[in-house]
Amino acid sequence: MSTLKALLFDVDGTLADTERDGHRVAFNRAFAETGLNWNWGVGLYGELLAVSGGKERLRFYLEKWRPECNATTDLDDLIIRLHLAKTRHYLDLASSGMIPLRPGVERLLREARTADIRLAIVTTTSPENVTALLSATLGAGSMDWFDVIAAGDCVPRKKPAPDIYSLALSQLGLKVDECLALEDSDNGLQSATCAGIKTLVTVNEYTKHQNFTGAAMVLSQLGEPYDGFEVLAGDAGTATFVDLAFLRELWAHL
Ligand code: XBP
Ligand code: MG
Repeated sequence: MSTLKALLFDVDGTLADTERDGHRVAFNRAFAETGLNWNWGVGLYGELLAVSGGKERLRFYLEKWRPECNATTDLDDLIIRLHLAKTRHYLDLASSGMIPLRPGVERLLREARTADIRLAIVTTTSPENVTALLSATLGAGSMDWFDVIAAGDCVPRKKPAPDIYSLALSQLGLKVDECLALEDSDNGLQSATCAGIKTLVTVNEYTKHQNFTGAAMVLSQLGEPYDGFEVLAGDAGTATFVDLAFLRELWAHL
């Protein structure tokens, strides 16, 4: 009889709402620094989030919204330079502490550690971005909370491909039915479930209208005792926030 041994956490949109006020702002600062009069507004960025990965998102933008660049510019070089600048700006924003963790995230991480549930990070963004966010929100030593940090370009195909979750599983040395993933987006859900991992989704403003077919449950957030979640799909019984008992119960009935 297997037991729940690990929680695999997505970062952007799950641990923190990093997209609108973090990554998007960093992209715009990179454009300005490069002398490009481009601006990704909150709405446009929502469309661009259909593509996982900052470099991939830049290419999607250039091909769909800036076709004139195709003929005149070395796109690969432009994308690399812009993404390096963007990452520098994102690191400033994340390190400043202006991007808080979502409700319930810190409490659940601490509870899981106390209960010897192993923790992993499974994200499309770069390892340095993860370090900046977690160090600013949970403290310098918090990277050690995670047995595995699978991030960025360490796999050939990004979410929704299962590669990054399959890598995390093999690095954890665990079976799919010993894990539960926590995600925020349809790309993330597909990536985890295609790797065979049951997945709880907590939506955000950018993802709440996405298709979460195949999710174990869909909630508005993990929540807190004083700030409960809204159930968008699934049966949470009388629970109002996500704790380890809730996850064990959910996992046991999957
Ligand atoms: C979401 C992503 C990331 C970020 C940007 O990651 O698609 O690419 O939007 O980060 P997650 P980079 O899997 O954590 O939801 O520019 O570093 O790619
Ligand atoms: Mg995400």
